[in-house]
Amino acid sequence: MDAASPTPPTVSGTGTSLAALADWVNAVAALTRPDAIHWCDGSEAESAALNAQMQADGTLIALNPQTHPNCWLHRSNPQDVARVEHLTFICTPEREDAGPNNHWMAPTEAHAKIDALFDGCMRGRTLYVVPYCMGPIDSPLARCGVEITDSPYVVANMRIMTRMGAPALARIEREGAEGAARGERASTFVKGLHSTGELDPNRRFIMHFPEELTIKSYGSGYGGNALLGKKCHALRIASYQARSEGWLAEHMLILGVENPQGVTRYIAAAFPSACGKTNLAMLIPPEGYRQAGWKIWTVGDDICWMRPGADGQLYAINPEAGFFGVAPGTSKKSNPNALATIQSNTIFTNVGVTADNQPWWEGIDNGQTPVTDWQGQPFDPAVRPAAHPNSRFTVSARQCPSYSPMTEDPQGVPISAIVFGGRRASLVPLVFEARDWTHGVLVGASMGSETTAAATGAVGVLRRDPMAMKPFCGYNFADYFGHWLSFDQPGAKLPKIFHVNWFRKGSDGKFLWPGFGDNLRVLEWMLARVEGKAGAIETPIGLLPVEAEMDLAGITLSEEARSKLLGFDREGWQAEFAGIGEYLASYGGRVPPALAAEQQQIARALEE
Ligand code: SAT
Ligand code: MN
Repeated sequence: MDAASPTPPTVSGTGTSLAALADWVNAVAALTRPDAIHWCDGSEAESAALNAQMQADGTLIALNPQTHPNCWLHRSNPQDVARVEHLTFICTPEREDAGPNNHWMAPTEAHAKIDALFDGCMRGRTLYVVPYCMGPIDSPLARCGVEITDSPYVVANMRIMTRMGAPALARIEREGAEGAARGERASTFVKGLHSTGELDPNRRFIMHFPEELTIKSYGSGYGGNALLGKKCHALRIASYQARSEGWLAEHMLILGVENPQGVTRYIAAAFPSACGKTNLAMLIPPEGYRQAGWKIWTVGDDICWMRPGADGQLYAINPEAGFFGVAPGTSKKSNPNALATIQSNTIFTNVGVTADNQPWWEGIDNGQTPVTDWQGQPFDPAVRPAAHPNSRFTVSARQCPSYSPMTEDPQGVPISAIVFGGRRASLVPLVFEARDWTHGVLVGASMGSETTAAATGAVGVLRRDPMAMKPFCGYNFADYFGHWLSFDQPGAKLPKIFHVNWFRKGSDGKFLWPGFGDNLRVLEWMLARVEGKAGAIETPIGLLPVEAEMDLAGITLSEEARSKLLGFDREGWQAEFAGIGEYLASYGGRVPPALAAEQQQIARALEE
């Protein structure tokens, strides 16, 4: 063959009957020039073969098979350890539609820029076609996508994090055929194109084209940059889709609280990355609560898709099938369920290892010591921590002891309460309730949190992070707030909205609230409010608990803790509301008038 007609790639796997999918794969192959194309079916045999290949080339390192059967360590490039918000773009035709909350690039420019990087980038590599479904495979709330990637590590993670393979492809083909029969030209699945490229931070972009249901990600193999079903699809693209289709795609955990009478109510809670969503979703009740018969059921730990049902309630599914959780700080004390979940069949990324090859991270608190750090060097605490602060575990949700069977319900679970929360060392009390939906939307829209290691950049800086969606909303926040407000319609039975802060500190710099299992005390109060069984103290910022109506038995709180956790600091909130007003104003004329009016009304009440 001459140079002008290169050898076509070898093809293995299922292939597809859907022309739109076949055409796209062919077009991507023509651009990226892989040596081989493999259509993933998600089978055990396929997974074993990929795994053997990754062991052979060092992508995966076997951990101790006695203590951690079928567990693997992956070390990422040290320059590629977290999401990169400054390289993440929303590419809508109009800049204003992406909003000041996003980095924007015009679609034509973005395609040209990133396609230039993709050109020929898979030479010598295999192109994997990964069909996946976000949500139970038979759920009307679920949505499908196909990720094309040249990273077998991404394939292995997608197999855990999503319903990946043959059943997803079957749904994609069925929906595609139905769409074609209706004469629709646009494809129904989300197209995600990913290459690890050279892992060069200067040749890295994560680009979203919401109107084209398309994602293009180049130059990173890590987490939300590369597992495109997660933040790119299930939040950025889905939030955009949800707006036009009348639902919500949110950065929320979903948990069920079963009371001693055997009634389970579901709560969705939004916290920024690395603020304890996984811990809350897997909470083990304090001793007294356990004996009384309380139980927590885990539906999801990161993403929640919600839609009003025929009865007016919001119904939620977890679009994911696994946990991509932060390892550091995970211990028998902080999250025994997570620790039990990750004893087998888990991929650990960027953790340290002990002499007998067990995974190790700061805060695991199991009496063991690391010998090797996340970069594969002898551990020296003076050089770097053993585990990277954003090191992760990838594991199937089904392994979690508190896994809720309702997770598989195609109709989703009814949501009784929505919780917003951030890391706030000062001012913000332990819990308060919004007076109504509009106030609740303002509470979510004005959330602030101190930054964490989940994204590159400074850690511990306070930033506004509305609904914990700052890095994940695929369109203008002002329009997003309007979309939230639009759910308040006649006939709607909306959940109550609360705000929590587990991270308030005392004058000694220590946390005032014990956190972890004791957070159930706060959830119990919320559900008592939902059931109309608890009173509240009205303040301009919302409804605060009556101390005597919260179960604080078994924990000791200092005078300072009580007053700061359950009190209300009028002067501090005056300044906070001035800041919230400025923040809303930064979105200009697109801010919904009802939201601005709510802010002004509270600001006035604080002055009285
Ligand atoms: O890396 S991810 O974006 O998937 C994790 C997170 O930031 O929550
Ligand atoms: Mn997250």
